[in-house]
Amino acid sequence: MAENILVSIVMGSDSDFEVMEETGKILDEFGISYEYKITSAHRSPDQAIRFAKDLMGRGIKVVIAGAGYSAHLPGVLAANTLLPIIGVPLDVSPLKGIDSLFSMGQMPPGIPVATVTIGRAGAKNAALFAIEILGLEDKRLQKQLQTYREAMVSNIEKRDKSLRDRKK
Ligand code: RP5
Repeated sequence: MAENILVSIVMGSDSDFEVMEETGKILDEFGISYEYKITSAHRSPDQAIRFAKDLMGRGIKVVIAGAGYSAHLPGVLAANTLLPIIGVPLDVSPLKGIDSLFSMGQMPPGIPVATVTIGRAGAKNAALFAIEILGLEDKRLQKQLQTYREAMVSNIEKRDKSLRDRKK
């Protein structure tokens, strides 16, 4: 039976949680149900594939997968489900996430991973992108996104004013 969870936030290790939590925080703001899952393309490959194959049957609509180093997790999930996969490259290795950005972004033709930027900004944008996808079938969610963007405009205007006031 479907569990009513719409988004799965997957990560390769619990050491990724501190950043991937940013994704959950945004989904919370929008009242979207989600789960956290740790599974690894390298350390628990069979389990990661099983998890991916079960996603659609569980009613999940979008998957956000964060990983560091040679980050194959989003690609392995994408190869084993028809759901959209958003990849978040994490800055945990001596190469500062460039390695993960390349491994996620350089998927060969046939199996896409929608790759966002490295780290916290990427984790946040992954949530917003998932909301855009879910919003295609949910006008209320689109309205919430509109309000969210309007708040950003007010915030920028406030920062602009405060900067100009400082310079007077
Ligand atoms: C990746 O290896 C994980 O996504 C994590 O970012 C990185 C390091 O994992 P730990 O050694 O901290 O468990 O698979």
